[in-house]
Amino acid sequence: MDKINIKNLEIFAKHGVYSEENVLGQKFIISCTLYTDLRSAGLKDELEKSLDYGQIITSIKEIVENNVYKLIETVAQSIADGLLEENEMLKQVWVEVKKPWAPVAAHLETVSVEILRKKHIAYIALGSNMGDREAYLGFAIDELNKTPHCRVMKVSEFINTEPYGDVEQDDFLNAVLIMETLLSPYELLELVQEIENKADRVRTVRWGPRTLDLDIIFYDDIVLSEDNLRIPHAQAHMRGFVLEPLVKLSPNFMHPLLSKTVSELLDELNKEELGNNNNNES
Ligand code: A4P
Ligand code: MG
Repeated sequence: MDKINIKNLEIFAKHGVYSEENVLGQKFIISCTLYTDLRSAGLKDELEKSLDYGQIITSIKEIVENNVYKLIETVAQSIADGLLEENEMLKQVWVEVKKPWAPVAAHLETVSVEILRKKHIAYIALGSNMGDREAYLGFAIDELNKTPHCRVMKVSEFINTEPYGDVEQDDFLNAVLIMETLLSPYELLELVQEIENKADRVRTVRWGPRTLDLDIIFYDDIVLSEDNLRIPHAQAHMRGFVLEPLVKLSPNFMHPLLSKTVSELLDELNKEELGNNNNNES
């Protein structure tokens, strides 16, 4: 990906673990690399097609000068989050924060931290089969969208589906959404569980009726298998109520474990179900 580099921007600010540092202040030196696509700006010679580095520098100065943090880790994190949040074109950012006058009893040139942060794409499946189902799905979309560092980009139609699994229960309303997020997979899991709890979700029967269920289906193309979090969602490829809305949003998305597009997975599932129905009839 193309890059814009900002090297050794000097800012006087008050970050540090000692209270003297928070009063007297000292020099910080910031560098960053902004990853974005510069082709269109290069061809058209128009600033609107690129990132305005003057504006980026103003934003960095505001973040560094107007806050007081203990750690340079937090300074770097705030710069990365602030820039990614403010600039839609910015996909990834590398930030370095140097502290040349760090109060340590030794001779050194500088101490520094470097971080690389990017926007992630997550696919979330939504389901409800209790109470005002449409309102619960709408509530979840609003809650996700208004969370800092999260932006809902596309939402599928809401579809009515028969319950899957052995539990006898009412029909579900299901949907899938695509969001951009700076949260890690575990932070995202915590967020969706908080939203489920706010929607009066009570966990009783596994796979049983619920006001709101939010499952993380994909997160970029990562594969993760822990006790409390599996990505891709372990059952997604077997569920029409997930694949159908998913195919409408992003038919060519490749399942990172099965190496098949979601359209191919839905076709396979439909064929399998047709086969099962024919077997039951004969
Ligand atoms: N967990 C692991 N991986 C994930 C992930 N990728 N996303 C863990 C979200 N959670 C994940 O979930 C149980 C645990 O899964 C969580 O603690 C989390 O750490 P839960 O929502 O608390 O419990 P649950 O409802 O019993 O399980 P689950 O897996 O969410 O239920 P399902 O599998 O979603 O099934 N039929 C239709 N037509 N439409 C539906 O929406 N939904 C279900 C619920 C059954 N039948 C349905 C539908
Ligand atoms: Mg769930």
